[in-house]
Amino acid sequence: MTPWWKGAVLYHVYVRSFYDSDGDGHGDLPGVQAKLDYIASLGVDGIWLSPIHPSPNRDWGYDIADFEGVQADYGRPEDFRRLLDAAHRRGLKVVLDEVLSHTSDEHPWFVESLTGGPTGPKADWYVWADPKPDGTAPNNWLSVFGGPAWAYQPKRRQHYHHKFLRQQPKLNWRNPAAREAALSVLDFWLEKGVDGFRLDVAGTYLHDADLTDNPPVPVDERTRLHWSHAGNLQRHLHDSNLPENIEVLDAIRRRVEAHGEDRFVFGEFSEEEARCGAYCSHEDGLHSGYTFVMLLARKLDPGFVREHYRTLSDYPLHWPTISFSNHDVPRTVSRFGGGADTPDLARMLFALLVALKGTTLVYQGEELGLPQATLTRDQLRDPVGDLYWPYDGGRDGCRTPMPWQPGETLGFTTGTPWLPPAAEHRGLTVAEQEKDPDSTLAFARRMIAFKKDSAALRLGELTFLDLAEPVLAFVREHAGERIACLFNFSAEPRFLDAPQLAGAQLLPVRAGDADLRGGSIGLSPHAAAFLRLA
Ligand code: ISL
Repeated sequence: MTPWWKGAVLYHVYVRSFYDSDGDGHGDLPGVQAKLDYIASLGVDGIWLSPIHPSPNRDWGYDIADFEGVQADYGRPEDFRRLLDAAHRRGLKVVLDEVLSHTSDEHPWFVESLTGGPTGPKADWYVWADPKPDGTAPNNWLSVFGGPAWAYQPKRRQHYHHKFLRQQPKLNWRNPAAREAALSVLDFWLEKGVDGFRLDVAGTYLHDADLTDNPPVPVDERTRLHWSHAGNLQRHLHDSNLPENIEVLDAIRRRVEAHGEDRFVFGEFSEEEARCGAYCSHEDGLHSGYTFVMLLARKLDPGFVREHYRTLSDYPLHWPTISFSNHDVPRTVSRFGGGADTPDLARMLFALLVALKGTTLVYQGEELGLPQATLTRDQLRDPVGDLYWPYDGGRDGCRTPMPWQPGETLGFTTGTPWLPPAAEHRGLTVAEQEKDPDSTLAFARRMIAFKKDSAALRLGELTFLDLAEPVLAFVREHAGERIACLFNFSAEPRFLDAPQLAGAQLLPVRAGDADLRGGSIGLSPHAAAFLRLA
């Protein structure tokens, strides 16, 4: 039987900014529950919740202080139980975000590792190393968020490794007890009935035990690399993406499947497509994974998408996860040069997201075609916002409150919102789009329903069609059903020879206009069209 997650659509809820049920200015679990009917109305198969555990919020929940608890800001453990039940009653799966590569520096494991000294029972649960003889850090590793990836602790007269903030010490997955403790987090939540996990930075569990220095990034690659603007100019060869990380991911899969074959676990990886493919492309490998390649793309370029899929196709057993936007990168429409007034572009991008082969991740607001919010520097709440400033206004520009209805806080809260609702989102609220059958929201629902109804779109192989650029075209094919998917990446209308499409049937699901005449097709600016092939 085909597992539920193959070709499924998951809705990514950034809890803090989704819906505030009690007027304290930030989203919470009862808020997610209050909006479950909306989520279900999109036709998605489930939700992925950003981390819900207790956290000092140095990195807004990605620094976890108790893996088995629920963040008090978000509600009580009973609120999670209620949300889980309410989601299941609606047929929605619930996937948790687990950050097992590092913890908060306030996690009791780390506190014990620090205070118990180099011989204490948890001494080796984190990556500790002596300074070099001259007192400097053990090696040259840099943090993704800038500066050295090491912090000195006078109490132990040692440095500990942190790939992100210094308040996010790296857990030592080479230590069997630490590893078992991390794995048992999965058991805990699976026993509570969750359907799976999104694994944060899943390429970073293992570090090189010899602490080999990382090589510099070649100059011609620097502009391509997302993190290079934070001064992070090295290739993360020895602190992450190690080949042997595959063994940890396999162990995670086994652990998850021990609770039932219907559970799903997928990983977030950096830009290394090949590594992601290798981690997920064998029978016992991770079910799925995604890289930052599509998340960082900024140019509508058919060749780029083709190349990405070509690399993935080297790993035929790898079932990809498709993500164009999330809480870390500028919202899709803006990244590709549009704004609040470019619904055609928003719809075409949504259509592409859903039509590509894989499990689709929709980030809250993507179904509304929201552009990136513009914030001033003093409005930023992301601890690394300053570091990234003025680059895209930082990560907060995609984390502003979900716009529910017109009004000062856009219906997000009755209190003072933790991040300002975006001026750019006025006019794009759920309530306004619900009333308009031609809205981006209405299109998003049609597109998801289309995927649900079409085995080709859900499960089919993907083969690129040779049409003139800048039109991207591919066929999805499964059990005799063949759907051609066409996307006009240009802001101009295009007329193309397409003898491959002669005799095809143009389907009603469509963004913009398409006109098929014999062996040629016309597409309006940023149109997305689907055709059933004989
Ligand atoms: O967000 C980034 C830069 O804009 C990325 O480098 C990001 O930090 C990286 O891809 C990993 O992301 C995940 O782990 C981080 C957390 O800050 C992100 O929110 C999370 O998605 C550390 O846990």
